[in-house]
Amino acid sequence: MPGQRMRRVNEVLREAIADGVEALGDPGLGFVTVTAVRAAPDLSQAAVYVSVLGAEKRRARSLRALERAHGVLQSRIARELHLKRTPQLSFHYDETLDQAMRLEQLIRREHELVGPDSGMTEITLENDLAAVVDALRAADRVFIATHENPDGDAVGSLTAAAAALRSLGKQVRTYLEPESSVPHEVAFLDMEGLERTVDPDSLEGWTLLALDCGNERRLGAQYADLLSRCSPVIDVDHHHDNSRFGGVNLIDGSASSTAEILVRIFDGLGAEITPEIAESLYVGLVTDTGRFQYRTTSPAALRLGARLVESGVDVHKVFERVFESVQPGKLRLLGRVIDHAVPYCDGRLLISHVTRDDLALVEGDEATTEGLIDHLRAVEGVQVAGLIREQVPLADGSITPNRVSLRSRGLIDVSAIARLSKGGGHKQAAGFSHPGSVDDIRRFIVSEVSAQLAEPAA
Ligand SMILES: [Mn+2]
Repeated sequence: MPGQRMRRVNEVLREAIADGVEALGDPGLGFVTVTAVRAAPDLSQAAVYVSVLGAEKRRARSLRALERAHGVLQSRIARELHLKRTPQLSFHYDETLDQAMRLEQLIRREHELVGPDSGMTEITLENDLAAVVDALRAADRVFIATHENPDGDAVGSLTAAAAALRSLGKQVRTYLEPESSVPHEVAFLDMEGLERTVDPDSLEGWTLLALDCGNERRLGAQYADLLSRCSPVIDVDHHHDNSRFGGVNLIDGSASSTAEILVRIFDGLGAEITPEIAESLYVGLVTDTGRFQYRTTSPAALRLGARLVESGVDVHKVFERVFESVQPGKLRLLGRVIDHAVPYCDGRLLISHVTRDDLALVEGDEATTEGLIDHLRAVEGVQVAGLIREQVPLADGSITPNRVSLRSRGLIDVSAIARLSKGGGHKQAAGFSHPGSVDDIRRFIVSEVSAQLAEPAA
């Protein structure tokens, strides 16, 4: 909780920003109330929490109007409060006015987003790493879980952590929520004993290690059981918008993959990187960096690649297993995806979808769609690619919300779009669920991408 001085600073800032918002007189704003401000102690940034009267669409429009006005508001505050340093403002929708704890978490997250130049970030990360290492060292029994519809980093991190913690003499269980399947490409990793449903009572006395999960809901329908029964809850991830749902959190948005963060933990614990562990980590690294091609391919990621090869990874074997074992059904599904692809926004946005019939035709499931979207983003001129996966009806006849993946080349922040529909992810790769039809979702994506394209670059 902020101290007395920061509470006063926050309140003064809140009043000044509220006055500033009123003075803007922007009709796009709607009925905005500034509910709280949380400034960083050095005043380098401040998170502004607002509530907006009206539906989700109105909310999104208001937040965008505020983002647009941040420069005006910042100079107004500097002028009025005679500040030497004007905090960088970020606007957040305040879902529940009383979640003070969560606000604190958000502010810590803001800190971690400051970037690699910030000594503060490094200190925070070092402290968080030490806390995770301590928590795992103290744990005898660790329940490891990853996100629904897992990718290579999720599965690789899960199997690497299981092997490393077992090598330290700990009891380990691994879990993947039952609706998801493991993609064929990474199914060669050792997942023996992987649990698909869990008796909540069996979790007492177990530490939860959640890997690569941007928020708790990605653990699947039983997430509340996992979070309430396990103790402590450790959240290790590299999604910059991670909700920090753990009691102990290690979130490094600049890391290429969760695998990259895990190595720091293993080193802290003194776990040896065996060839088996190295292979799992390498699968996470090579898939999340797009075979060392995405923007996330930092010197650290490449150095880790070298270290893992030194530890015994057979690079060519992983290549053949992960990238050259495409199932014929997946190729046919790619054909359908290409057929359904429609360009919008002068070709800068390309959206396709996979129907239930498409999946039935190729005898595939959700996991069969993994990676298909990359073919859409690869098209010349495309800034954003979207792939909508139609979901199966539930037993009671209702239909689960359709799922959507978004990929960006970097100009458009797709995690901001995903968050409008309770999803999340990275700026260049994000996902969400949406209750609307495939056509509704196409319209939603087109409108949000158009809005971002229309905004002047920050
Ligand atoms: Mn990942």
